[in-house]
Amino acid sequence: MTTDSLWERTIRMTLACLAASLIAADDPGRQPASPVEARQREAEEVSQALRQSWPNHPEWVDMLTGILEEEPMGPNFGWFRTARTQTRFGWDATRRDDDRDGDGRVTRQEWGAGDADFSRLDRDRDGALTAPDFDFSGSALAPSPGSILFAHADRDGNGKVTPEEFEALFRATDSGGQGFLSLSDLQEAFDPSPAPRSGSGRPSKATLVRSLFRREIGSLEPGPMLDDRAPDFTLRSSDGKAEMTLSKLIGPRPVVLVFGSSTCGPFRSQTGNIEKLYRRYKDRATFVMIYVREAHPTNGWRTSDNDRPGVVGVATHQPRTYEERAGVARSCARMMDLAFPMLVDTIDDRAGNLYSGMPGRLYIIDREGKVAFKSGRGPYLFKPAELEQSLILLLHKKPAAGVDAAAATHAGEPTGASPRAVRPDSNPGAN
Ligand SMILES: [Ca+2]
Ligand SMILES: [Ca+2]
Ligand SMILES: [Ca+2]
Repeated sequence: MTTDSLWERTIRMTLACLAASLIAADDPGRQPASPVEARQREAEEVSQALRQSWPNHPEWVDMLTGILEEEPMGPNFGWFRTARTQTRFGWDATRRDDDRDGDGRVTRQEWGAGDADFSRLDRDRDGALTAPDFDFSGSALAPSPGSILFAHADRDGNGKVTPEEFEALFRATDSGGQGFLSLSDLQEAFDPSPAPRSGSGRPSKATLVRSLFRREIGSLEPGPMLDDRAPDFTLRSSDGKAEMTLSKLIGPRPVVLVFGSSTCGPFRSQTGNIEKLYRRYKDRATFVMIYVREAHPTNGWRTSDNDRPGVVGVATHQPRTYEERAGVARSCARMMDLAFPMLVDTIDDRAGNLYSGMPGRLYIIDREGKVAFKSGRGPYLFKPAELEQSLILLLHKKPAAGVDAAAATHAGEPTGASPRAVRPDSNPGAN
């Protein structure tokens, strides 16, 4: 964890003022003082000077300079270049541990027990684990036929496509209401050439800089590194009835931490993935969501996606009190309908800052309370499938001797219930 020094806070304020002056031309109410090219050149020079004169700068400097230089938005934008996923369970470690005959492939026999787990690991379905199965280099937001279909079908934007939504999509796509879809119906509906419907258009530099320093597009802190002890926190559930302390969850099962907020459209779109992940591993891991600062409040970087008809209860200003945030989190809990606890971060974003959880991030905390997996920053690097790969491999490892006994005492627990796993809106009882 990084504690801000007075010096760093001063530097940050100075840079924010500098950025404000450079982006003043973004303000439509002001006359540009010089041609656009000259301003842009100046911004780039300042950015370069900043990076060069501060070699070990924090991630947020990369984001600030990326904004000022108008780098293209994507997985190589600003701090996304450095805030990459860290895992103990990449291909190199797997090959070292499990490729017994040294042929560069881990077969089902070499890997051992767990056919279902092996099938999930063998992502390219070639019957062995090799480097491509561990390649998660693509952006979580990369368009694909599946993602385009999903965006059309998930009309209420809650990250799950129901049979009713699929039926509605069918009716909307069936030109003339003929009861069947033609090739042209589908080609026209899913034409990849128009700009994708989303609120992800680039906002002004001023909006981005404000969102950066308000920690809406991301925490300024980097969060714990791989193998660090997981910083502890105690938070209340969205209904206010349960209180959970991370350190008390450490033990027989790994803990999966999911950070996010409902105004982040890409985060919402992952809801179904997260819920399916939970259902697959609920007997072997403890899942907790932490509701953090809004990424796209109406008084910040507002996105049209959140204002879309049919997407209900997502447009909100940035909560100013804990009670307001808990209220928004309750709406989010109803919308996402996750079957594991949703905790609400304190209004000063303690957990979100400790873990660099904004706007969305995933962690696995191992049985000793250390970080075994840390996803890159959301939204581009928020990939539940990548976490799943590491989770399976962690579960496959034998627990340390001291943890083994604890695991045995929990072996007979009912399905899915960690000692503290309560539904977001249910009474936690003795927790
Ligand atoms: Ca082998
Ligand atoms: Ca494979
Ligand atoms: Ca839906």
